[in-house]
Amino acid sequence: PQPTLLASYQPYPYRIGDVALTFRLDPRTTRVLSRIAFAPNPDRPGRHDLRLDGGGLTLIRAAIEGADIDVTADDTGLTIPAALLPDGPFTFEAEVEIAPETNTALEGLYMSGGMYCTQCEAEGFRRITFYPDRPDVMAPFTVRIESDMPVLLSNGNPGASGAGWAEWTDPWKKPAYLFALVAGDLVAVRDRFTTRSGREVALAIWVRKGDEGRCDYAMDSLKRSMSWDEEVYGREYDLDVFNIVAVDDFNMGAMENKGLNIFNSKLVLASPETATDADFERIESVIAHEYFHNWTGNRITCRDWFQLCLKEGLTVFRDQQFTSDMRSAAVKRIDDVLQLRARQFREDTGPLAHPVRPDSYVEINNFYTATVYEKGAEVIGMLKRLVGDEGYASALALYFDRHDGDAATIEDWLKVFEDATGRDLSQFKRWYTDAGTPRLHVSEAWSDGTYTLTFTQKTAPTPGQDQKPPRVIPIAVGLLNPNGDEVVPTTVLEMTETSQSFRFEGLAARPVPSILRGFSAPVMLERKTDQAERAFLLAHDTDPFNKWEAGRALAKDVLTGMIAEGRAPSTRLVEAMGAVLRDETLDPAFRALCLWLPGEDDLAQALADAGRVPDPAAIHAGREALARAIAEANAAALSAAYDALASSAPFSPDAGPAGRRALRLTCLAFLNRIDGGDRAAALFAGADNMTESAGALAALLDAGRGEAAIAAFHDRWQGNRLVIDEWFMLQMLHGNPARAPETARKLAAHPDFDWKNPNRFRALLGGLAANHAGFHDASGAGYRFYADWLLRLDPVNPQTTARMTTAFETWARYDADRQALIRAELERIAGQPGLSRNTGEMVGRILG
Ligand code: DPP
Ligand code: ZN
Repeated sequence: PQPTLLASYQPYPYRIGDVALTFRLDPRTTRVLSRIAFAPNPDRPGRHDLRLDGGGLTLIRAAIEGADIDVTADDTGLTIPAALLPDGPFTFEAEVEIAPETNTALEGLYMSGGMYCTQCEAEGFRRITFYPDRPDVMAPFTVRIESDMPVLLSNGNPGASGAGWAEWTDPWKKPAYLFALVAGDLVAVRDRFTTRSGREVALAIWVRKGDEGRCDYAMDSLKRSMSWDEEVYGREYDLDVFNIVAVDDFNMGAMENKGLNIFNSKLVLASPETATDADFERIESVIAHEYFHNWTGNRITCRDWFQLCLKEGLTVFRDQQFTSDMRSAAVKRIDDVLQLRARQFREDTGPLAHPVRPDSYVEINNFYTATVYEKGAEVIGMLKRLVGDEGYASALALYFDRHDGDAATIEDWLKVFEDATGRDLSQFKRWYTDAGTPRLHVSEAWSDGTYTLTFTQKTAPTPGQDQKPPRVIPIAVGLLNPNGDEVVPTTVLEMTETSQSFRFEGLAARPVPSILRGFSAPVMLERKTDQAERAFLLAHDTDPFNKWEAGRALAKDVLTGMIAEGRAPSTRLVEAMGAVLRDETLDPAFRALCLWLPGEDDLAQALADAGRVPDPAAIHAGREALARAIAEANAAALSAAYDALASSAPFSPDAGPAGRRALRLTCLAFLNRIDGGDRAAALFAGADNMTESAGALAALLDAGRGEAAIAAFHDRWQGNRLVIDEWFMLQMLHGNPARAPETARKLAAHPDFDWKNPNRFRALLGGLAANHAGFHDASGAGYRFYADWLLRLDPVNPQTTARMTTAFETWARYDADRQALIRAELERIAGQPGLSRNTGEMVGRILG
């Protein structure tokens, strides 16, 4: 298939005045009637055919200005020759038939658990009716739904309704990807919000009967998001209703459809008994994310899908700010960097590397990536650091003012920063156009009270981009004296050259530098240093991110030495971990993060970076050995902390109590290595919340005594899909990795393995891929099993299949035998007759 190119963008030749849709819902034969008012677009002068996108639609009738026309659709849409069109505005009507019940791809209109729902981003609307399915074509919609389902919802404000029908009007013009429709036997949990200018908004979360007791946290998160966006960004909500619907079958996390957000039920439903602290935090952030899209995405949308980061990078940045304000900013920053490194750096250093704003794609669904989302957010964080908080605030005010109602570009975005701050951002723009993670090498010099830091930046070539000119890198630096006191507070150095030096004068003694504070740029810092200095920064750095980072780097050094050179665990590290654990001045959540050892995939990357071939089994064994050494040396402190952190207070999902649970479970994970699982067994028996219950189950599996608990957990939670997902996932992630492929086979045969449900598929297969040593088992059994299932899912759900191919993106790190095994699986997938365009593109790129 031919790629779509950014450089080929042209405005659509027509504009749309309004759209009226009527749905006669039926599982097998839904009728969709459309009436669309077109007018020539003055930005594309001349006479043009009317090209409408459409896929999988049965055309019953088409008409121009009320008169039937004789046209035939092709595979991707419908062309009405210019000769059949009046010279000026005209109305196009169509009647099509679709079958939501057999739509397993979960794009367009489909059914989930007996209800009708939609997912239109990026290009799902074309599976509903013929339409210019591109984000720069915007229009107000009116929708009439005819169905015997009791609840009928669409975008905007409710209109008239009666038995078996309802009408909705969305006054805001929007692109088709924000269209949504829901029809089902649902119940609402309701609340209200008054905006600061006095608009009364009726809030509702719609769920299946029986789930209404698990919506409180989502509702509370929504109201906090609405207030926060008013206070921090001055953005108010703009409709009379805001509806959220939870659905069980969903390819992504959630979707920001105007006035009718549709969510994966995993990101709505939570109670202390069924959801972990991580689930609660994720619900809070995704509810906020989708709500924030109302301004950054809906009111201002993207001109084309190459600009996806315009809405996603900014909205992720905003949801990160929100979480920082609701919880701990330091902990949030560390969590985000952990995710960025695990997912985005991994992507950016492999065959799937692409710019934050790509310039070519075959299937846009393959570009909803960590690079577009998370690196897109990092780029905004750098911009904010460079222009300052006030510059950022005035640029954002200008952005909302200038572009409200527009389908905008990254050029528009950067221009508001230039106009608001007077800064030239032409070099900065490379962060959007150039792929790859820069390596930032640091060297230092000291003489006569002057300390000099010299930085050199280098970015390796990425697919299609050999040349990597230097980027603007904001480097936040602080200096400590040898006693551990800060002598130079955080200063932002602006690097613009390939190599550049910065001097600090008048210092009494050679300082210890704390570089890249707050992770001020998404780069890989390379600096020759020793364990003593890392331990010093872990003890003294005033920047919480770099304090954590020092411990992390120390643990990584020690682990790579243990794994690659057979060294003994370092006493310095083991003691430093004990000191962090006992330091009551530190937030428990922060201490938990410091104690958490780098993951196995992370260590594989660190070894590959150091020019070694990672051995997954040796990595697993090394990490286990270090954890055991830490546990043995700090047994008394861990045990005391574990007991002291127990709480008898009623469960609260807030950051404080969640942080104490996180630290307690971290202590448990260490103690579990020396107590044979006794504490885990006791916790499992007594836990009254899912955080501890799941933590205890994981520990029991790790201790090799999970069998009874696995059965008990299943019995208890049989009816709850989300908890059973967790049950599948925990078994894939914990226990002896050598048995993971076998466990996966066993679980795939379990009657609860409803593989067409994306959450369930991801729990088992995603769990396997996340079990580094198990997935990379030398036999190749993990690879084979995984590829078998991708091949099975592809014809059913290409979008989810394609995303999950990324498990193979790191193949080039491993030994020749593993490389050959992985390549064989990728080639087997690539050679499958009828393979989807989605999966075909991904596998082709991974193979290179
Ligand atoms: N636009 C959606 C989101 O990220 C895509 N799932 O919020
Ligand atoms: Zn988003």
